[in-house]
Amino acid sequence: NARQGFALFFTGLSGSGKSTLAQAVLARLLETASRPVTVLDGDEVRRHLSKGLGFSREDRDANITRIGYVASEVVRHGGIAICAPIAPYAGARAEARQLVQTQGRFVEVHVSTPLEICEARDRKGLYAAARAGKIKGFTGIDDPYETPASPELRVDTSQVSVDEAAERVIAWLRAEDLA
Ligand code: GGZ
Repeated sequence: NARQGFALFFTGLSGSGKSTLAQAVLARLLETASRPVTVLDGDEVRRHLSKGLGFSREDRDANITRIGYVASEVVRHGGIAICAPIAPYAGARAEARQLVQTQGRFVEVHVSTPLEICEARDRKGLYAAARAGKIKGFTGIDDPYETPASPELRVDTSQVSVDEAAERVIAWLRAEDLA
């Protein structure tokens, strides 16, 4: 029901559009704000909650475990937690899902923008640095991204605009009576 809390968990490559989409969905949810909404964005999480963690598998998994825990607390109090980490490992995503689902709904959105597009965008120059070997273990280049097998939703920001993608997320939530 509309009072139930939920986590909206965006996962995808660097540059896939997760943060932009998270902000667009946030803006729409705030228009009809019947519940508190918290965004746990990748950048901000790594500056605070996950300060000191790197990008080894162990550290990435710890990062997702922490995000999942905070999301589960938000959901426990009936809120909406919007998360937007890369979350490259299926196991860590499943663990976050399990934890959140003890409190409410977990909505996994695979932002499936292809690597070629993310790399061509290269907004922060990180792909170029990874190709040049200046960054080691960069997701999609020399580190894995395990494609979600059965996300609730898949959106590709090279096929639809951010606004259209956000509308699709909202439409899905409405159909599930979550928004
Ligand atoms: C992937 C990295 C890396 C490596 C730094 N691999 O485009 P961005 O800059 O803002 O998004 C990326 C962000 C990924 O952090 P997450 O916390 O989302 O990752 S995870 O879920 O795997 O824990 C990128 C930057 O950090 N970045 N080094 N090696 N992305």
